[in-house]
Amino acid sequence: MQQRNKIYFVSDFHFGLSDKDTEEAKERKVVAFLQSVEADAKRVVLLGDIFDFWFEYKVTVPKGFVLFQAQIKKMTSQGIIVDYFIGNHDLWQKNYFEDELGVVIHREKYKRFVFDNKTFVIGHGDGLDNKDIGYKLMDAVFSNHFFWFVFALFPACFSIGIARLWSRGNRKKHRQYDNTDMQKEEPMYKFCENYLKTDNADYFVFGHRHIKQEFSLSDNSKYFNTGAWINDSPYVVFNGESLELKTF
Ligand SMILES: [Mn+2]
Repeated sequence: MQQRNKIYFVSDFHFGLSDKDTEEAKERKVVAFLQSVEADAKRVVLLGDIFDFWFEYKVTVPKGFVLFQAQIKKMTSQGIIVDYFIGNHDLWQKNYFEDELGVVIHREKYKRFVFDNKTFVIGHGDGLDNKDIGYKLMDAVFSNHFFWFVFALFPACFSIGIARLWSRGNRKKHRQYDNTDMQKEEPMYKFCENYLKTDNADYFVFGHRHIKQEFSLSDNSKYFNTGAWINDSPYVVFNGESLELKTF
């Protein structure tokens, strides 16, 4: 058996974003990707916005994407660690992925890890721009447990309908921004630069931005963005020495 020594980072599938046929084809491709890394992955880090919207009740979860869920379960059963950083589109995760699929959920905006003697700072990538007051306000409301509780009192078709509308509105608002790579003016890049003023890190890996990015921050520090699986299928892989941005 091949040695399990690689770490894969992938994000922003936005399952449920488009029509059924498109989404089913995307799910099959995601599953094919996960199957292709199963033999050599020791860890798979899902960097958020896996679902375009997600609202979980105490006893039920949204329909669909069961092939993906089964593949995740298969991998965790084999001892592969699967991390899931919650994104701004799928933040209403309770304990389904942890309890049923064996995934490790992270709710922090970013977190520091050491893998094979390299330091990583990873997260979904939303909310790192301190100047975005509107975003911070909305994030505070949506992350609020009381609001979540109230929302859960309504029937699923209503709550999920609202979530879907919010998700689509949010995307329209961001379309222009989504397609413009601001290079070193990127808020996430600025976040990394600031972080390096007080601490060190070999690699920063984020999603959320929907643009594949790779920048050198200094001689020994790099920033990567995993992009999105919308007309593309990008991922980042760590081989124990270095990081590489690839396409499946
Ligand atoms: Mn996002």
